[in-house]
Amino acid sequence: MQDLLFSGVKPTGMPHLGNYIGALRQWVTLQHEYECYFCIVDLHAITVPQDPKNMRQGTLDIAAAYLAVGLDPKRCNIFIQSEVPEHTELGWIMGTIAKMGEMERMTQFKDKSKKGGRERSGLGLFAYPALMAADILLYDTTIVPVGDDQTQHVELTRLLGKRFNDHFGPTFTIPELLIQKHGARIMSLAHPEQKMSKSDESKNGVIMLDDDADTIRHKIMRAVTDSDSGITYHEEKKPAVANLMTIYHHMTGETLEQIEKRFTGKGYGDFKKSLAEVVVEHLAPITKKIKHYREHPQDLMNVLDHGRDAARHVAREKMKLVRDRMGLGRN
Ligand code: AQP
Repeated sequence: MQDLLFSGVKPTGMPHLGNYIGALRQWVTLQHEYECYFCIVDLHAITVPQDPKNMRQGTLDIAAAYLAVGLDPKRCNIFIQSEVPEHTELGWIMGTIAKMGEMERMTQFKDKSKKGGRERSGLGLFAYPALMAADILLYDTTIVPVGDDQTQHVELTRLLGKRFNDHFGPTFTIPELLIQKHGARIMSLAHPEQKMSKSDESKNGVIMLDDDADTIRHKIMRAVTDSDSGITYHEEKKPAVANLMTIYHHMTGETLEQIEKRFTGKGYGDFKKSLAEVVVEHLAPITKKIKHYREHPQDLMNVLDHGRDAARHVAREKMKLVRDRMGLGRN
């Protein structure tokens, strides 16, 4: 049986260079190796308040970006999480399998609830790892590509899947983690201590996949650098430049050593100018395709319809088994 891979992006805005380098670009390669389910995880997005209009637009933007970077709907299922209600149903069930102590140990909740405070954070934000477990287990996923921020959630998924199987009989495949290589985390250009994020308030820190060439140049030229000069890679001592060099590496394929050599004796200005051009060149075809899909939304609708039907077919069967195992409803 072919390995099955599941992953997703929240429709909280147009994906950015970090999403692209850390996730989307790798999926394009992975789609040739695995049967793939790429979800637009809107139910995860609403764990923090969202504007409904932006959500709809964000959902289509993610679909457009998926196709524009090269995901092939003939090779993978692209669908919207909320259009497959079995996710929600299994998410609830996973919430009954998980223990409070396990959920409380999730560091992402601790981080994300810091801003508004624990008391004011939504229950959904707390419970979302149970929904993520459901997303993964529903399809008998065998492989989940993860950055370091998601490792803990996939470990929890494994634990919940095993616990369910032990208690109710073999039902779920227990997935393995596919750990992404070093350097997959891209930081904000304006605040290199924070990851590049769709919801970053400082728009200059984030390169969106639909930014035009001049906007990209402007953002890169304004990027924060470190106090001492020189294009050398040092994550702790020169985090801002290390981040820019990492982006350069991912855009060109040049190693960090080759980049250091190329810019020996040159200043930040020269380096940034060159970086801006390689990013513009790399993203130009993607930006063009995103524009195309925005102008032809029917193409997106067809892909999403097909993905939803394929996902529901599998999810429905799995939920029949889950209900049966748990004694829910009638025969
Ligand atoms: N800065 C990043 N560098 C590398 N990879 C990243 N990813 C996100 N940011 C970076 C990876 O992109 C995938 C989808 O992420 P997501 O949109 O579902 O959630 P996120 O990680 O919370 O992304 P954002 O942009 O920060 O969204 P908001 O601002 O809405 O919270 C994941 O594989 C993630 O690792």
